[in-house]
Amino acid sequence: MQIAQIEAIPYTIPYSTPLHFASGAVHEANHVLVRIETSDGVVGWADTPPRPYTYGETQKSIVAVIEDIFAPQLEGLSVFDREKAQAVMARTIHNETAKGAVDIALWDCLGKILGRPVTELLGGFSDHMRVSHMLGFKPAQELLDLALEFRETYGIDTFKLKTGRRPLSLDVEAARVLREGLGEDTEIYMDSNRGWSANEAAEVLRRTADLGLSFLEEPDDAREVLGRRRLVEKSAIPIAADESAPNMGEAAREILTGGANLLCVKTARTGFTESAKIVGFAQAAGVDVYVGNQIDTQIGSVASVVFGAAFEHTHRRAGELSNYLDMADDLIARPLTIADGKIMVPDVPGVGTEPDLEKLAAHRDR
Ligand code: MUC
Ligand code: MG
Repeated sequence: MQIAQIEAIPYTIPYSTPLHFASGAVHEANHVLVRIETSDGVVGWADTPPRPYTYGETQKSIVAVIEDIFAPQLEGLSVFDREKAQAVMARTIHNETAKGAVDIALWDCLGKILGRPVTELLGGFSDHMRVSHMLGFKPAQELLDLALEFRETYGIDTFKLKTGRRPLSLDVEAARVLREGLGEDTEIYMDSNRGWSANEAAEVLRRTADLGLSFLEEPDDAREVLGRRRLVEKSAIPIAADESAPNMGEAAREILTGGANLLCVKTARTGFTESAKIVGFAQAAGVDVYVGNQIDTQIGSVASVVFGAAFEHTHRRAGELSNYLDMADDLIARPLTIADGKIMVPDVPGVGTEPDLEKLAAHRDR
């Protein structure tokens, strides 16, 4: 069974709650839906979030690289030749989320052809993922009110606090108010999206040392290698690589050169095939991982659930899976639900990324 056609469909859905963070902000999801049709008429789907401030991709660049570069080289390959597809896409550097979505849409086809949920094909470790919710920049009391509401409504008990602001006291206060209001058993960690220098991050770690924060993600620019290494060596909590580890090679390099000692894995950028290789590397090296969020739609989030639940190593920690709740609408045909702090893996052949075609018609940009 061959890849007959690959389409990149741009669409726009506003956020009801825009998210602000140190490297940018989102007000509308101007994403790209990838549709792959096989020679037998099986259709696979995946979502692609353009993040110019993280990967340099835009909605237009994603459409262009998929339609002009990937599609002509991939069409005609067997759907089962996943490594060939990886090798074809690897010839083009960067374009992380475009590659990730093509891979996920291919896996969706595979699952549908074999009549099995893709989580089983990947590893089949669990039927669910615990959920971590990401809190964007807001005044401390508003953050606490929101976290309490999410805990009450969805049972979510793990929160990622977006940090990286100046003055540093804004984030130190936010972390303190959250810890005092949520109690000691709720997991809280920070993500600064490179907003601080290494020295500023060290100061925040000193000022929050009594708060039981579990780790700090991307405190500063990892390319400033000596500062980052000094921070990783001195920090009492793990320093996680997210955007400094956007692919397998860079994940390995960050860990092996002391730029991080924890890895964020995002299916939005490394799909399932490359994400599984990162997880294998991390597990072998004794490095923990967690499933991160690219401010994903439900179509993006279900892929993260399917992947995270497939492996013991990714299932250990809560995955960032709930920020689709900030969107005004969603394309997914079979909406996700969060209960008791968990999302169940959809029991359907494929990934569960099928869109509602009427909604797609209403939101597509062309
Ligand atoms: C994160 O973990 O950095 C910020 C931008 C984006 O696309 O995802 C986030 C979350
Ligand atoms: Mg991050």
